[in-house]
Amino acid sequence: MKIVKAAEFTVEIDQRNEQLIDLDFDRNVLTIINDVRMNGDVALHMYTEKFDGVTLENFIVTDDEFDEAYTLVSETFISSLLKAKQRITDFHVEQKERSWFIRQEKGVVLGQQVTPIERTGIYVPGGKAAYPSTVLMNAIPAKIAGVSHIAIATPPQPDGKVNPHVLVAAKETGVECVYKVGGAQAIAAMAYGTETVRKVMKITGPGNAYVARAKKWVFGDVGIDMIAGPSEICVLADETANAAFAAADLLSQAEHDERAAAICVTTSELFAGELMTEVEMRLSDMERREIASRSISDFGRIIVVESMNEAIEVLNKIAPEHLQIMVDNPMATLPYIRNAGAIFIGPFSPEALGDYMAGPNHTLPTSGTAAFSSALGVNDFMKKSSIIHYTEEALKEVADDIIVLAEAERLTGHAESIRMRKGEAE
Ligand code: HSO
Ligand code: ZN
Repeated sequence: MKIVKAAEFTVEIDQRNEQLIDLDFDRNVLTIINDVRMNGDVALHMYTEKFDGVTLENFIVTDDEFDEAYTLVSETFISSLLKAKQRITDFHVEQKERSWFIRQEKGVVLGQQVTPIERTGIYVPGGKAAYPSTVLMNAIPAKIAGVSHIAIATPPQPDGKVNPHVLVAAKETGVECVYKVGGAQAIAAMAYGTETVRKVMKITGPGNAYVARAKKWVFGDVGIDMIAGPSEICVLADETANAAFAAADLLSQAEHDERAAAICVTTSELFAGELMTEVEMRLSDMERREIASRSISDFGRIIVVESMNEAIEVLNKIAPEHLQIMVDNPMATLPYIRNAGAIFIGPFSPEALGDYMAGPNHTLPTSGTAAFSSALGVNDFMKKSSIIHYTEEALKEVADDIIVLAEAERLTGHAESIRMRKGEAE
């Protein structure tokens, strides 16, 4: 973990999204997408054999496989999962936007009618990153929004099965169908449909570089949630912070990915030293120390600043996915934080709490995108139709203005449609 000054670090931040598009990589992703569009299930079988090393008869998880999954997970897992489901539900229910209507003079009614997206697909990564918590964080808001068909696509394990924890989470959250398909081919299949995979209108969920790129390419034909990068955690600490807590929290995210970023911004040089020692000490005991130590040595930073103002300036520039505030009066800093996916306040709000149990979504903007986007939520699974009702009297009042604007745009057909209502059409 490097200790750096703010000025040095902001240069790094400015450079973080500078890499140019890799055309060869894009070509590979597009080849897969086109192949799935043209050849459907045949292409899915081919890529599943090639990338996952398994030959599947059927991509759809059967009822027997769901039943088997329940025998493979512990009762305590199910009970903790249900507790998390309840808390995540309680939080997300509050987000749901309702339709609204207003009346104006002369009988005008305007409004916004909110309706759910009909079918959505969740991508769930395979291997060690097959997180049942991510199933909850995607399926629960979709359910609350009223999505009627939620599907999951996830790569099969080498034995041709799906992680049983993921299957149980899917069943418990009302996911209708789980496809054993991963990678860019899964994104293409959900975006365009195949003989087996039903086309959806929106795809959400994290994934590897292929999945992320494929999501970007299918965007426009379907909706997507965001392009998720490696996990990030930022801890804001002063001299009162607990270095052991901060170190444990930084490492909790470093263990996600070699490219995860664990950063501390502190006003105290003394704290920086203590934190450094704690991180090194805890790192060696971690089960996932190989991943975590790569992340810490490549992307771990402790930034020592002169004042709390400077600290906040740096944080807003980073726009971290997760921000933990561990300072004397954390609530007082809150109004100054403009860019962060989720803000965890005080020493007893570690990020892992938010990953699983607190209630807010753990699908958050990464790589600085918190400067313009937000956590996944119920509204990502809904759309809004504007409602416009004018009476003859109300239209007459604005008719001439519309005609002026339409003629300025040389759209005389528009003007004519208004004139007709005025009774002036020829
Ligand atoms: N921290 C991750 C989400 C997660 N953590 C899932 C544990 N499981 C998102 O940045
Ligand atoms: Zn996490």
